[in-house]
Amino acid sequence: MKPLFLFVRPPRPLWPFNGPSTAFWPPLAFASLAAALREGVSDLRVAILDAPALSMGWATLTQHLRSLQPNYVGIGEEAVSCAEGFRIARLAKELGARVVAGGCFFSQVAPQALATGSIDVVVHGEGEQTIVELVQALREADAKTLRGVAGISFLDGDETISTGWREPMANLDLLPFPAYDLLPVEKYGNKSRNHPALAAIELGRGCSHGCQFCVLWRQMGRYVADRAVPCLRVKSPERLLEEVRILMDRFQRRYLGWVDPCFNADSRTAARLSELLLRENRIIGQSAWIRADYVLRDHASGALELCRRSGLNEVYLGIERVEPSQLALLGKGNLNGEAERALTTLDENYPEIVTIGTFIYGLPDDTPETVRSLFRRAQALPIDELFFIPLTPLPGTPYWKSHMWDPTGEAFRNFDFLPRPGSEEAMAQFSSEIAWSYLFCWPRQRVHRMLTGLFARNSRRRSITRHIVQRTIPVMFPAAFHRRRESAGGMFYPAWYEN
Ligand code: B12
Ligand code: SF4
Repeated sequence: MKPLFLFVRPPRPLWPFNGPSTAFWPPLAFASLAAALREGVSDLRVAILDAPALSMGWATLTQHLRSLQPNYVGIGEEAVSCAEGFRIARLAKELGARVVAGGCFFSQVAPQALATGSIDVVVHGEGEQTIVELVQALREADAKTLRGVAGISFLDGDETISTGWREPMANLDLLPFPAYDLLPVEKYGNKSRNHPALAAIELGRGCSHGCQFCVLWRQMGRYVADRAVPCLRVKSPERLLEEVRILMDRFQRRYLGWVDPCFNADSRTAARLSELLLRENRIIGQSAWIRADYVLRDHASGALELCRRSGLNEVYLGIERVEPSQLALLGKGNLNGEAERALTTLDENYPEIVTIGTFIYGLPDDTPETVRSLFRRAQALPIDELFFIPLTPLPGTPYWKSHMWDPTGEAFRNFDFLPRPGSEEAMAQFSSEIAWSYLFCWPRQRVHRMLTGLFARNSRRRSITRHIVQRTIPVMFPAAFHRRRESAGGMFYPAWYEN
C-alpha cells in the first residue's frame, strides 16, 4: 500500500467567545498542504483528521491513529494548543510515524520543539513547496538530502540543522485548490446562525505592514539575512472567483471567512472579485480582518461599497490603542486618527457591516490608569463590539524571551488572548482593570451601543451582541477578582475532549 501522510488537528479546549458551531473553521493550512502533496508526490495517500470538527476526543483519535498507521503525521498548532500538538506528536512517534510540524508557532521555536524529541522536522513559513520536497527527501531517509530542502529545521544527531526560510511563492495562482474534499465540510458552521455553512478562504498571504506584536507578516514574510520583511501577495480575482464558485456550488458553502491577516491590504483585488461575484449574482456573507487606513482609502475609491454589495458583513479591526505614541510603539501606523475616522465611515455608510475592534493592553509602560483610560476611550468609538487583548509574547515577536519556553506546552495555555488573572503581577492587575471596567464602567456611549445591539432590527447584529455578552461575563468575573482559572487558561474543555 502507498504510504500515508496524515494531517491531524487534535482535540483542544475552545475559545470561550466562539460558540461550539464556529469555534472551528476548516483548517485551510492542512487543506492547502494536502492539495500540494496530492499534486506533487505521486505514490502517496493524503488524509486530514480534524478531530474537533467531528467532536472526536483523544480516546477515539488514538484508536483511529492505530488503525490508520500513518507513515507521516503533520501538525500545526497555535501556541495556546501546542500541548495538544506535542501529545499527538508523541502518539504518532510511538506508532512509528515521522512527525512534521509547521505553522506560525512551531516555525518560530524550531530548536526547542525538536529538542522535545517528539517532532522530526519543522517547516518554516509557507508550506506547500517545502512539504512536497520534504516528503520526497524523507523517503530517502538521509540527512544529506534533507539539507537540500529549503525552509526546514531538523536534528542531525545532536545538531540542529536549519536550512533557513524559503522564498515565498510569487504567484499564488499556482497553488492547487485546497483539498476541501478531505475535510468533513458539512460540519463547519452547520448549526451556526451567524456563520452558516462556513468556508475558510484566502485572498492572499502576508501583510504590507510589520507591526511589532504580530507574527503573521513574519510567517508569510521574506527573509533577508535572517530578518523578516513584509511580503504581501494576492491571488488573481479570476482565480478567486473560481474558488468561490467551487465552495458555493460543489461544497454548498454559504459564508466565507477570509483568513487573510489583512484582507484590505491590496487596494484592488477584493473589489474586482466583488464585481465578478456581482456579475454572477453571487452574494454571499463574508467576514474579514482589515486595517483602518485602508478602509478610508477603499471607501473613497468605491472598493468597500463593492465588497459590501457582494456580502461583506463583518469586519475585525486591530485598533490596538487610541494614543498615537502607543500606536507608534507597536509599529502600527494609523497615527492620525484613522481608526476613529474609519469607524465613523463604516458606521455612517455601511450600517449592515458589523464592526469588531480589538485593543491591546499590557504594553511595557502601561499602568492601571492607562489601561482604564484605554477602556473608556475605546468605548467612545462608534464600534459594535470591542475585545481587549493582553499583549502576548508570541514567539517570533520581540516580546518573546527564550526563558518562556516550556517543553510540556502548558505555559502556552496563557497565550489565549484572554484576560490573565493567574499571570505575573502587572498583567494580572491590568486584566483585573479591564474586567472591572467591563463589569462596572458604563459610559453613555456604551449603554447606547449595548441597547442598540440587543434591540437592533438587523437580526444578525442582535444575535452577535447577545452571544458576545453571554460569553464575556463568565470570562470577566474571575479576572476581575484575580481568581486563577483551570489549567487551560481561559479556554474551556469540551465534554468530548478525552472521549
Ligand atoms: C481562522 C482563525 C481562527 C478561527 C478558527 C480557529 C480554529 N482553531 O479553527 C477562530 C476565529 C475561531 C480563531 C480562534 C483563535 N485563534 Co485564530 N486564527 C485564525 C486565522 C485568522 C486563520 C488561520 C488560517 O487558516 N490561515 C491560512 C493558512 C493557509 O495559513 P497558515 O495557517 O499560516 O498555514 C501556512 C503556513 O503557516 C504553513 N503551515 C501551517 N501549518 C502547517 C503544518 C505543517 C505540517 C506544515 C508543513 C506547514 C504548515 O503552511 C501553510 C500553507 O502555506 C489565523 C491568522 C492567519 N491569517 O493565519 C489566526 C491565528 C492562528 N489565531 C490565533 C489565536 C491566538 C487564536 C485564539 C487563541 C484567540 C483568538 N480568537 O484570536 C483562538 C484559539 C481557538 C482554538 N481553540 O483553536 C493566532 C495564533 C498565534 C500563535 N502564534 O499562537 C493567529 C496566528 C492570529 C494572530 N493574531 O496572531 N482563530
Ligand atoms: S496590519 Fe495586522 S496583519 Fe499586518 S502586521 Fe499589523 S497586525 Fe499584523
